[in-house]
Amino acid sequence: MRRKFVAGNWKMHGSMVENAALLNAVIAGMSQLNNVDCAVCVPYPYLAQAQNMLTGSNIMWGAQDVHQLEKGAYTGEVSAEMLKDFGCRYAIVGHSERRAIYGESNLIVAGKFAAAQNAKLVPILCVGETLDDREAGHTESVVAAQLDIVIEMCGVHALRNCVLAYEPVWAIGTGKTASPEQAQAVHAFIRNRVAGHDASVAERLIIQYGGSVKPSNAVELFSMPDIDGGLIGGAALVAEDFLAICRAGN
Ligand code: G2H
Repeated sequence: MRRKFVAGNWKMHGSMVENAALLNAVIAGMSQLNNVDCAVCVPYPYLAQAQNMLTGSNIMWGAQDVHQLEKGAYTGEVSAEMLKDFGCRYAIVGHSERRAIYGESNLIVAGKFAAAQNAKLVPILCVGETLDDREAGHTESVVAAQLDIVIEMCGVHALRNCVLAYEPVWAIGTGKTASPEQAQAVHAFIRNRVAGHDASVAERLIIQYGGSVKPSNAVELFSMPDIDGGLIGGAALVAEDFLAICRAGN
């Protein structure tokens, strides 16, 4: 049985004061939950705060991106080893906002995935189609291309130490959630595609759903057989909502 994994993606939100209140509430609430894994992916400047506050709790932390190279003249970028210095366990790679706004290609995202794993971080690889893709019937081919390049570059066994997040772009921050059945269909497609390479890797692979997950839809989404938790944006900024979603996975 796969444990559910709920991760917050704070995006570009927070302050020292707001984060302290949010994390204290999440630490207190999560101390009651033993059957769900939980993490928060915070903006880079707050990694030290996350490390200070979360060490010793049952909440892990990570970053929202990572550079694909080890070091060098890349002004503004952050390497995987730097994230390790702050005790990160996770790095999100390939979030649709990175792909769409910053032009990250499937190849760049695969490089980021590899860089994270080389530093012993667990990449949370985001995949998902746009509304145009879905309406054109291209959901599966888009998601397959995003996944296949990682398997080609890193090998299917690399998927033993990663998390996948299926995030339909049309459901992100829009309030429109994919129905549990729509999400389940794509999760099953992803798991079957991985199983075509290695059945045991596929069976253990954690596949989160992301896109307007809220307390009101989390139970239903998480009850689907191939949905193993969620990557939570807006609702991760409100302690009681985030904890309610964690409880849905407990
Ligand atoms: C999707 C998700 C978190 P939200 O981006 O990665 O955000 O829950 O706000 O749709």
